[in-house]
Amino acid sequence: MTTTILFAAPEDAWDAYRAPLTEALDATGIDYRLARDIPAEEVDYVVYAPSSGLTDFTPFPRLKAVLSLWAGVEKIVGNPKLTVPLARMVDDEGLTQGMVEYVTGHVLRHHLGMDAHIVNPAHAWVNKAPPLARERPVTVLGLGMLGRACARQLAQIGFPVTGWSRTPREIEGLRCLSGSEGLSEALAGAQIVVTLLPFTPQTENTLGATELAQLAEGACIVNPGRGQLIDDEALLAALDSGRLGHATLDVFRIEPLPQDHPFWDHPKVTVTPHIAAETRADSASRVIAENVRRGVTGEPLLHLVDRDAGY
Ligand code: NDP
Ligand code: OXD
Repeated sequence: MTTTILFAAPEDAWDAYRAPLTEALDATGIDYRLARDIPAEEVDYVVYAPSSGLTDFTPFPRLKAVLSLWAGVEKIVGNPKLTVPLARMVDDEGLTQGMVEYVTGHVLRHHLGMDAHIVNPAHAWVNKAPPLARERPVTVLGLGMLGRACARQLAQIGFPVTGWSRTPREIEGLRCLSGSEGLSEALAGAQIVVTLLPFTPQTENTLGATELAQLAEGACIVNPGRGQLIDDEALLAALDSGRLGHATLDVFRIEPLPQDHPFWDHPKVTVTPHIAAETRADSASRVIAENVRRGVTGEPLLHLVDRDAGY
């Protein structure tokens, strides 16, 4: 029987995914039909992006699973109209590599104090060298697929890296802490903090005024996780008071970031427009195709979301 796959994502995503996804599905050898318009009663799998606007999965009686093109699933995980398994995007070749490059670049920018040399209208000759990486404690909040890869790369460069997760983890080369009791220890004295947590009811405002006050004086934040992880007002207050040095923010409570948001013009905030790690169509298509193949052959799906944990 033909397996039907509905591609529920905007047109530009279809343009990008149509050829690589077809190629990846062909390579699995399964009999399938892939399209953007399939009668609901015939759909077996939905390839899903939140921007599709699809929220009601009840008209799909044959639906076996929803396969998210996004890693973060906060917009769909609690959906009561979705009762089949939900898999999220985990793609080492594309998404993870992109995040490692983004995080490493922005951490090194802050570590090396690059800004002072890139824009120096006073032609100031301040020849104070930055410390070595080994003298700069970095904390990564979230030790999942992305946080772990970034933390490992930063440790490889030489930073003493502390990672923080919900459940206890042991990862070679990192100091791993967990749970609410581990958070203060993870933040205490950190000079650069990278936030790679999912947005769940438990992670909202993980960095509020109290937590920001635990960081080293002049610490920098790099947030490619979700905007809700940080209390915006507390962040602005800490930047304005000089307590924090800089925040590089890729994700926001409202996206696109409203034109009049104070982050745009703040001298200590760098706004990047949710580009830290894009899903890459070629490698992500292979991840989707492998999960469809698994579904068809009755093997367990990869990257299933824990609906109770919310990520
Ligand atoms: P994972 O699900 O693999 O990892 C999540 C990590 O967060 C885990 O280590 C988990 O702990 C930890 N965590 C979850 N809840 C808590 C909590 N309450 N307290 C402490 N730790 C917690 O996610 P990924 O690494 O794949 O992705 C992380 C996030 O990155 C995504 O959810 C998304 O929001 C964001 N993202 C942003 C992109 C961008 O371009 N800006 C691109 C892709 C993703 P444990 O290990 O115990 O499970
Ligand atoms: C994702 C993202 O979750 O792009 O994949 O933020």
